[in-house]
Amino acid sequence: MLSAGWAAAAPPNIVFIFSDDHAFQAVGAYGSNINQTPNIDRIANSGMRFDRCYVTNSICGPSRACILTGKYSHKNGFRTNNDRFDASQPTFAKQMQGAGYQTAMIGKWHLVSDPVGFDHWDILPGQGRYYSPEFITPAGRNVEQGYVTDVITDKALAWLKNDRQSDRPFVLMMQHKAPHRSWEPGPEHVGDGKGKTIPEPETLFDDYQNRSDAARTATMRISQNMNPASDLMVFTPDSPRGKKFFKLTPEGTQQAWSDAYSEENAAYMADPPVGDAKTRWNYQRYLRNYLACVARVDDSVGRVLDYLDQSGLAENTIVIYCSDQGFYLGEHGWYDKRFMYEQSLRTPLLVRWPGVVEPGSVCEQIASNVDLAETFLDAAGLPIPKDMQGRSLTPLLQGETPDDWRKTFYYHYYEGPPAVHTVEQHCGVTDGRYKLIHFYTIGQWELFDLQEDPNEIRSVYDDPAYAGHQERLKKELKRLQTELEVPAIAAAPLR
Ligand SMILES: [Ca+2]
Repeated sequence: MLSAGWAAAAPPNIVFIFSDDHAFQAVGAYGSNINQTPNIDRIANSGMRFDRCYVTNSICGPSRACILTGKYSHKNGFRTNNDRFDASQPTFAKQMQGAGYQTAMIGKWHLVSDPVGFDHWDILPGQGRYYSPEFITPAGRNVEQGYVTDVITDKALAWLKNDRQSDRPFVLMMQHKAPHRSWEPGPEHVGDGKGKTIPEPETLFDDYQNRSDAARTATMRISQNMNPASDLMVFTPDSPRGKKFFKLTPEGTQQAWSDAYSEENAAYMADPPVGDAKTRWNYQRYLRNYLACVARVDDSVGRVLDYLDQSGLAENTIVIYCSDQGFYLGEHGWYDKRFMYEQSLRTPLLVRWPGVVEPGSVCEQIASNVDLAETFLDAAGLPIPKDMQGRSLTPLLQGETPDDWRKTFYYHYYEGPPAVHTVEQHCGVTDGRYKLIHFYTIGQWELFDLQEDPNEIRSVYDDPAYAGHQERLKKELKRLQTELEVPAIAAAPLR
């Protein structure tokens, strides 16, 4: 076993920088061909990049509940975004606070009940707003001027500078709203990408054949399901949506917005594109706004890293960059997440830990958001409760893979139709090469061979050549459901 020698000397601080819906495809360190993220890449260059970090349930609230508890949705009770987090249950935050860590939660919370286990909390209500965001603190609600990514960064830096107690280690959870839908760029990035064409993914025009019905019936298509005004900023300043938008933005934004969009919008409104041209237009506008939101998150990471350097905190501070799940940036013709397909199953995870993690290292083992609570506790030298369902990443961070590290991973998505985007409930298992998915409410299965079919467009579930893999993975699915104590009700039709 590895000794937690780092904790015996001086327990490390943890800065957890969390974004919302930030796809690994839009991170420079993951080889993005659509944008650059120089500051997020600083964490990768001085730390470890996890290439198989899978989420247990690819949606906002459930990911946050999973991270707090180190448990799957069926154990922490937060299965869908309509649930309320039971704040009486154990979390890593409560345990670390109890052990003397100073704890702070700033930004998007999305768990309905108030945060518990944090010395300081200052959170967005629900999804929060991009401009002039409202925040909730123990003292009440207040509206902050400015752009949400900047406000969260300012609050986090202010806490580090003014409220941090130098005689206690700390854990700071800095949780961005961006780049969540509705993709409203900050003032400094309105207009980014003007005149540039963003490369299209291979499956932008997916026909949804050769799979279950689930991909075809999902309503998250760039071609059909985006609202031009609220999703793509196709409005005029004097339209209802325009008035609502500019009422919240600071002075000067309207001019920047007008320079960036008014000409294109006028052309769109005079002669709206149809068919493939519409898909392409929507894709370009969606990505342009999404990437502008990402760019501000990257700026924020730079500000935090600079402060850690300047203050001398960097040396004994673990810095983690992670998103609550992945996202479709046009793959399968989609935006949004939810499915067990790679783009939303995987999430970026970058960890810098001076003296422990080899700079520029890459880990291909299966990691997960269910491992983060365990990792925080282990790094702090604290015991990991036996009922947590993940595992500390510290051996992997030290470049060692335990013999019994997980070879397969269980996934379960619960927020089925009629919920937004009508993605059928499903569970599944993957070993990194093969993936079996059970859409249990419609009684259909899919099996993918990611080596032969990395885009996941051809299920081989009924292919006799894959019968052995089908049988093996079905057994593994059952084994994991037993091990994780997934209730029978969750594995049976829920509607
Ligand atoms: Ca999310």
